[in-house]
Amino acid sequence: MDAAMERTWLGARIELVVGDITRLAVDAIVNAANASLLGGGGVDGAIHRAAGPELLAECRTLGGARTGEVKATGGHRLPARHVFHAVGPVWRGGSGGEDALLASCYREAMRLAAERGVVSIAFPSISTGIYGFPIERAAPIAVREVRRALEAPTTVTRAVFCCFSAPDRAVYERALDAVAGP
Ligand code: AR6
Repeated sequence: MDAAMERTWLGARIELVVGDITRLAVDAIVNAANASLLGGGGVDGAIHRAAGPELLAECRTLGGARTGEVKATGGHRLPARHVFHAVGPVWRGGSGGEDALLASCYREAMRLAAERGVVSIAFPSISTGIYGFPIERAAPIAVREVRRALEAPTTVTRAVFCCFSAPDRAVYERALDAVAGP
């Protein structure tokens, strides 16, 4: 993780980093899962590899999830104590309710975080990899929902957007400047 790449917004309650979300020392990380909740590629694959087979065993008990829904498990071998598995929408051109379903992922993850007393939480850029949601459209939705949740009563004092590349980070930085202020 390149410290020079880190910046904060909203009185340091929102942080932007580039790196591997499985390495972050936060209470909870969010997974960009699919409806089976049984693993896959991308960040989902990385989280399952790092958490170990106990994560898959726990996921098998969850019975899957609908798009826009989020379900919680333990972090097992991860530094994080919780994993919130969010099922983002597959991009189908933007008129199939994708924006609202993506917003639901962030809102539900922040709701679960408050319910479980989570203080710090990190998000990957849900749906913008294999699921094809344009990141320029996804980032402002992510920032708006997390900002809204931080401005309501919550236990969360630190929300981290964990980008996987410098270009993705640049998109989030613009969205944060526009939506969350300095
Ligand atoms: N840390 C942080 N971000 C990551 C990491 C990582 N270790 N690895 C990838 N990313 P994706 P989706 C970024 O494809 O679009 C899976 O098969 C990646 O660069 O992981 O929601 C699931 O099982 C991108 O910015 O998730 C589903 O079937 C972001 O994470 C499907 O993919 C999300 O990309 C979900 O697709």
